[in-house]
Formats: sequence, structure tokens, C-alpha cells
Amino acid sequence: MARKRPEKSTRTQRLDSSSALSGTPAQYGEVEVLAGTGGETHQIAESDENALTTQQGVPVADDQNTLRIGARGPAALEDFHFREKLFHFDHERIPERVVHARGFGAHGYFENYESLAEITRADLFQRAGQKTPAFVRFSTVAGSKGSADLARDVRGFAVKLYTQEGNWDLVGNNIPVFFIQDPIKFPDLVHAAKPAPDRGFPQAQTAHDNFWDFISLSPESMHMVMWIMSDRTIPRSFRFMEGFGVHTFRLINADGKSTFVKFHWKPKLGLQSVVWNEAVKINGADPDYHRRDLWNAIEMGDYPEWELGLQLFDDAFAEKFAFDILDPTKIIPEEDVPVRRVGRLVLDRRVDNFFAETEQVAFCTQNIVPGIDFTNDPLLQGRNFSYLDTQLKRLGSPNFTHIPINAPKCPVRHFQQDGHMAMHNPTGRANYEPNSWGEEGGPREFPAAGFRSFPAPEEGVKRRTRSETFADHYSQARQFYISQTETEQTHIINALTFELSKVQRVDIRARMVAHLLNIDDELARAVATNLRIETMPSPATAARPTRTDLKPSAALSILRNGPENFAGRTLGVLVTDGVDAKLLAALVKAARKEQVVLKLIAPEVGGVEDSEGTLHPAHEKLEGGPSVLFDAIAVLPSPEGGEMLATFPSARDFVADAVSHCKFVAWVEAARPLFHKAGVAEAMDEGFVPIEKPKDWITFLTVCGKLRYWDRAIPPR
Ligand code: HDE
Repeated sequence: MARKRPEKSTRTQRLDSSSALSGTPAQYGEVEVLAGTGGETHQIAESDENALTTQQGVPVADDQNTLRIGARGPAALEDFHFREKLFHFDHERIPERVVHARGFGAHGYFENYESLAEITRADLFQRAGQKTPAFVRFSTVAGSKGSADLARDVRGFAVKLYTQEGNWDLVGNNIPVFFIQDPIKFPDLVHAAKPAPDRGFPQAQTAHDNFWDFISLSPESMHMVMWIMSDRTIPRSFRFMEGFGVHTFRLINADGKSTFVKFHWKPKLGLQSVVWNEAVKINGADPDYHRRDLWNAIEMGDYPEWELGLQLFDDAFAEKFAFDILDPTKIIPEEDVPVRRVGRLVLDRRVDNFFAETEQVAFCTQNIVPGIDFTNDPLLQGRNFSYLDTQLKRLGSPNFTHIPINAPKCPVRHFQQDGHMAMHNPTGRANYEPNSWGEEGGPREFPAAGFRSFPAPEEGVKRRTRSETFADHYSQARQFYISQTETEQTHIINALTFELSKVQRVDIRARMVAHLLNIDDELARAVATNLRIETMPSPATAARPTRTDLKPSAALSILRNGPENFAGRTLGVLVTDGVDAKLLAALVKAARKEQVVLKLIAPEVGGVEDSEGTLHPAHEKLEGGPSVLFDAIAVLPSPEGGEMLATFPSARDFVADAVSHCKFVAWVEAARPLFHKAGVAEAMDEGFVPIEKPKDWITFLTVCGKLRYWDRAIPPR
């Protein structure tokens, strides 16, 4: 209902002398003034259209002062506005997720390339070009909501697809295997990884005794250990990582035929990670590095994209495959079952409200649609219980599907009713079925096309057990390790060394080395040497001997699956007053052509004046824009600027870090004094690209397609 416009001349506002500056008038005595003449920035509603109200819709006249008896007297209990405001504030938080608390989401769509009707009757796969709305939430696992983005951790890759036949949640990770084989171990795994119960630290990291104690007592986790110690757990951005459904699922066609499937998400921009020393520094320089990257990419219209890949196989393959397809600690190498790319996922819309969307989104592995079904992967079966249960705790009501982000975008008709916060309430008399109320009796079962479980025959003895076919814990760990490039193997050795060096109990360190001996002898010996373990332990007792006949798989390496171009990456350009105007203009042009993002870094954020007198505002002041935030750097000072930068520790770090992180460096002659002081002048290798004329930028940006100059050795840290 429209409210009456307040009379301008009768409204009062209280001012203090500082209000014009601060924009937040406080009360130091009362002054009667005309509405709208308050502080310069403090705005007063001129009409009811933007009048502040209480939750009950009552217009609020004063939101700066509580109601009190006398200027220095007690507060009045009848101040309903104050009480309502504080009451709501006190209850603003919902429980953070026990795992995957820190996450970031975005909207988009899935587009199907071709009809997959032969394999599945799932509606979203029926027609070429069909688009299905999607919401994706990426996350880390161990850290709290406020932890830093570049913790060494698995990343969640949870996709909600709002299909015409209900919501399908594919709740995956950026690693295709998991630590454990039985869901009953999940609380133990998570407890061991999270801060210790007595001290409440360490936060968002696995480099501590409890984690490695549990892991070293759980040989089934060794394959996953290889993945988490690789650079997969320090991705450059969500945009450059793969996603995996992990478990084997079923696709069911209209005839009821089942095909086994493993789901993959392949990033269009290729795979890319950072190095550990860089990750540590990024966490300090920009703890929101990954969420900012996703936000910025979408804001710039550079929409992140993944292709959905299917590994499809039948019972015959499952029978002859060396490992159990129900074992979530195993992959099926892409060389054995190729990944068929069937569609693309595009993220083209950022959230409007973080809480409403990213925080309240409720993924449930049990959310599947006709045409998709579960298998007996024990972890998947356990997850199907856990996710629904956790949503009730977090969102507080069985009506969490009424929240827009969780609501299906297809018709929903049922007799479930009432409960906290019920938003959609049935009308009419019938709230049960079967009923005799005819057309007014509400929805009915739909045998023709409703969801039916695949009628897999099941039998067995009821007992607590683990299948014999799950017993090989080392062969695929070894296969992963031998599939890595030398650089990546070095990173795995360094990561294990770092993590185990933080473990105080020497017996736990040795126990891990005993497992590594079952994976790769050189790996185990390198880690043992780095830890200075004087007496090599015996290999851990293995339930099955390690197979050495598994072939390396190129798909498992990040570096073998890079993009070979620099598109979507960021170049940090260090400039000073007097920067060569022509070179800078040519760089801007070349970067635009190659879809590279430029960030100008300058001694002052106000910017620099180029050699022709044009002012270029900087994106970052030098101290706020260390080179760890960029994929490559260009150092373009004027001659005086080069001498000046050489005296700045932050400029020296800018260069030295980029070099030690194997980044490509574009440079002009005037950068030499800085290089000299940064200690890199002696080591200028082919990763340093001199820029003398505008077209040198093309050479540089082409070279940057390799992302890093790995030939520059990184000494173990
Ligand atoms: Fe989860 N997991 N999980 N998980 N998981 C949760 O659900 C759980 C597992 C994954 O962005 C929780 O809503 C059990 C594997 C992602 O909101 C919880 C087991 C994989 C997300 C839960 C697993 C995942 C979660 C916590 C072992 C990769 C974040 C909050 C049986 C395939 C989803 C929540 C988001 C979240 C339980 C193992 C991925 C507690 C019991 C394997 C991406 O229900």
C-alpha cells in the first residue's frame, strides 16, 4: 500500500558537527533542520519509495540513535526498531559447512552438443543445443569460511543442474579419487584434517601430525596422497582446473538399459597451478585470490567454460578392468576408456548476493533425475545419507528447497507440507493420496515416465565388510607418480617433504616413507633424504603387491595438459613515470588481441605519466601487487625509474619472486639496475624476453603460452 509522502518542512533531522565529513550523523544535542540538508553523504529519503522500514514495513525516522530517556539516560525497552535490528543481526549466521565451508559460486548453463538418447533418457541430454540452467560452487575442503583460497587442499566442484525433470546435483571434486573406501571413515578423516580439538589449530592445512597420523594408518588413501601432494591442490584458479564426479554412476536409456559412466569437467583454458612458495605468498597478498578471479572473469565477460566428458563402459569392461569400478580410490585411465565430450558448462553470471546463493545452496548427491542412477560405490551410498541430513542442520528446515537457489525450475507438485518457513503451501482439501477428490485431488503417480531405480539384482550376507577387490592400495598411486613430468615429480617430493617436516612425531614421518617405498623407490628415498631419516624403514606391509605394469597416463599430468596460449591469464606490468609510451600502447594492443589481462603496478596507485605525458592510473601500488598475483611480468621503467626501483625492496621481491617461480619476464634495458639489485641479473635465461620494439610483445605473449619457464631450476625449499 502506498504511503503518504512526508511533508518536507515538518521533518526533523539531528546533526552533529562532524556529520558533513563522516556522513554518519550522531547525536550531540538536538538541532532542527529541514530534511535533506544533513551531511553531504548522508541521504534522507525524499519519498516513501526508498524510505527505510522495519521488517514489519514501518517507516524509520532515525536509524542512528536508540530510544533513551534523556541524553545520558537508559534505553527504553519499547524501542522495537532497535530490538528487531539486533535480534536479526544476532541470528545472521547459519552453521558453516563442516567441510567445504569456504566456497564461491556462479550461475551459468549447460549446453548439450548432441542427443544422447541412446545412452540416457535424462531430459537435459536429449536434444543438441539444449540449454539447462546451472549453478556451480567451488570450494576448499578443510578450512573455515574465512580461510585463505590457496591452502593446499582438494577443491570442491559442485554443479546443480536445474533440468526439466528436477534438479541434478553432480557434487564432485577437482581430484578423481578420494581418501577412503568406506563412508564410516569420513568423520575420522575430516577430524584428522581439521584443527586439533585441544588447540583449535592449524587452520586450513594438512601439514600436521593428526592428518599424517591418520593417513599413514590408512593405506587406502595412498593414491589420493599422490594427487594432493601434486600441484592439483594449489590451482591457479577455479577456471583452470578439472572436475570429476569421482564415483561410477549409471546412465539409463528409455529401454531401461544401463551404461556405467564416470563424469569429467575439462576446462577450456587448460590446466594450470601455482607453485607452493607462490601459494604461500598469495595467501598473504590476496586471500580471496580464487573468488576474485572468478568474479573478475565473469564481470569482464570472459566466461569460464568446461566441457562435460563421459567415460562410458559396460559390465564386460567392468569385469575385466584391473580394479573395482565401485572403488572410489581408483580411476579408469583415459587411455583405457576415452573421455567423450558431450556438452559445455558456461558460467556467465555472478551471484547477486553471496549469502542467498553461495552460502544457502544445498547440494545433495541424492538429487538425480530419470535417466541417471547410483551404483553401489560405498562412498556414494554413504554420501546420499549425509548431504540431505546436513542441509537440515545448516538451513534449519525441511523446506530448504523453497529457497530460490535450491528451488527446481520445473513444476513441483507433492503433498509434503508445513514445517519451518514453508513458502509454498498447498491449497485445496486433499493433502494425501490416494484420494477420491478427482481433479481437485492433486498430483498423481506417473508410472509412464516417473523415476524408477535401475533393477540391479542384489544379494549377499549382511556383515561389516570391505570387498577383496578394493585391496590394492599402491598400484594406481605409482601409476599417477610415473605419469608426471620431472618438474611435477619434484613438486610432489617437495610437498611431501614440506608437509612431513611439519609433523613432529618422527615415527609418523617414517611410516609415510614406508608407504612411499611401495609406490616408487626414488620418491621414497628423496623424501627420506630431505627429512634426514638416517635409517630407511622397511616397506609397509601391503595387502596386494604393487603392480609395475600399469602404463603412464598423459591425462594425469597438469603440465601435459596446459593451454599453449596465454589467453585468460594476467600480466603484471611494473611501470614508472617516463615509461615508453609507444611500447606501452603496443602492449595494450597485443594483450587485447591475445585476450590477456594487463595490470599496471606502479610506485603510487595514482599511476604514472608515460614518456608522452599521458597519465595511466595504476591497478595496484607496488606493495599491494606482488608478482605472485600474476602469471608473467613485464618490467618497463624509464632509465631514472629503473634506478629508483632498484632501491625498493618490494620491487626487488617483485622480480626475484617471479624469477624463482619460473615466470616469463619481459624487460627493457632500463630494468637492469633493478635486476642487478634483485640478484637475477646473472641468471637471465630464455625466460627473459627483451622488449625493444612494439612487435616484441607478440613474441613475448606467444612464449608466455607455455605459462612457466620450467627449465629454470627451482631449488627445493
Ligand atoms: Fe562431501 N560433504 N562427503 N565429498 N562434499 C559435504 O555437505 C560427505 C565426498 C563434496 O559446495 C557436506 O552440504 C561424506 C566426496 C563437495 O556446498 C557433507 C563423504 C566428494 C561438497 C559431506 C563425502 C565430496 C561436499 C558438508 C564420504 C567428491 C561441497 C556440507 C562418504 C566426489 C558442496 C554439505 C557445496 C560437502 C559429506 C565425500 C564432494 C557433510 C559423508 C568423495 C564438493 O554432507
